[in-house]
Amino acid sequence: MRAGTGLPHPPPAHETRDRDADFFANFFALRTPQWGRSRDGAPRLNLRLFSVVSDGSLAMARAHPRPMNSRCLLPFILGWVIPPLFAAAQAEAPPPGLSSARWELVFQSGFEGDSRVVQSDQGSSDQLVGRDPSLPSRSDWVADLAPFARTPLSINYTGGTVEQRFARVIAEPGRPENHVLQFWANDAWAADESSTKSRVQVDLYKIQGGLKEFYQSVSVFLHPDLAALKSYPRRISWLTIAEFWNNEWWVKTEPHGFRITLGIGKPGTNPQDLVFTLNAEDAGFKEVWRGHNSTTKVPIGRWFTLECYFKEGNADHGRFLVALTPEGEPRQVVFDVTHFTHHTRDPHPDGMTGYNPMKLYTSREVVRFLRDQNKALQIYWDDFRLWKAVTP
Ligand SMILES: [Ca+2]
Ligand SMILES: [Ca+2]
Repeated sequence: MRAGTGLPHPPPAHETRDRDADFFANFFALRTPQWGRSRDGAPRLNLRLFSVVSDGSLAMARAHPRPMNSRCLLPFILGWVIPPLFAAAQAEAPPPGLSSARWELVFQSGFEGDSRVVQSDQGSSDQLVGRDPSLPSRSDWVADLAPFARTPLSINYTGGTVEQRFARVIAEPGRPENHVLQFWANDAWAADESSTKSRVQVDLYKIQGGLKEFYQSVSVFLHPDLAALKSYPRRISWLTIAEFWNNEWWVKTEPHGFRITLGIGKPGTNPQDLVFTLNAEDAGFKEVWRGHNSTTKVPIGRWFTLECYFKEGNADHGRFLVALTPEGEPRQVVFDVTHFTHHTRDPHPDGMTGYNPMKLYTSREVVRFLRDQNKALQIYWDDFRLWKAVTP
């Protein structure tokens, strides 16, 4: 039946039944476009389209929503009838220019359906559960990630109370038909390393086999409260929004700890725009490299797509890329670093087995500066997607 779809490169015969199910779910999703509204309230058509990856596997992509009018109606019909014409639909799959040409979609969620955060009794970490039915496959936080990571994905606070911090799935303010993951914190608490800090983060640990190369895309909305940080009276050296551990330096069985930290910073003491920060450290906070970008403005109060690409390697072959696409604007590469992406003396790099794909982590001084103005640290996340490179 695959041949009847007219799609090139059918999946190899050894593909699992799950892959077959994905195939047909994708096929029918293609033919059920849904009207919705964009974040600015304009009507839009939500399409979910195929990407046929070079190894013949299928990846999902949601077409960039655009208001429909008569000028784009004909191209739409042609594209719907002849799906391969929708080459642009691959835009949200890993873009060209990355080392791997073969990708497998690991997981995706737009936080719809029964996607939700379940509070644990102890309160130091919660669970993210549920399935996003607006996506045809690999969108159940528990069932679809179980084969990928040996421990369930969780939301970790390392302390604090629900009055001080929380993560929850909410209706997007101003666009209630859409749901997003909200991180919120307005205080600091006694956390790890005997210090008082503020933290809300997704823990994706014990990844099976280790990721030698992967690509993540997520929509991000930095709450307007964060604009107050432009007037913070000191430098901001760490306000982390994602962190990548290769290896986790608090785990005794993982020597040669190493991390790459993506964050937001303020380089000086005077009022000024915030900047993106990126650095890599061997365990013990020994900096190995630092990304440099003084031109990209951090969008606050508007949605942007954030892409991260990781390839394990040494100073010549390791690579870490960060790209930013504010809604309605062109894609900007913020950092594209070729350098170590594992510990500088790790004799047997084995891929990344744990990271924080979404994170909100800073000092008590920064969070209390906001609290004193009746503001809070807040980030909304949406449309999370993770691909891994398929090795021969
Ligand atoms: Ca959503
Ligand atoms: Ca490793």
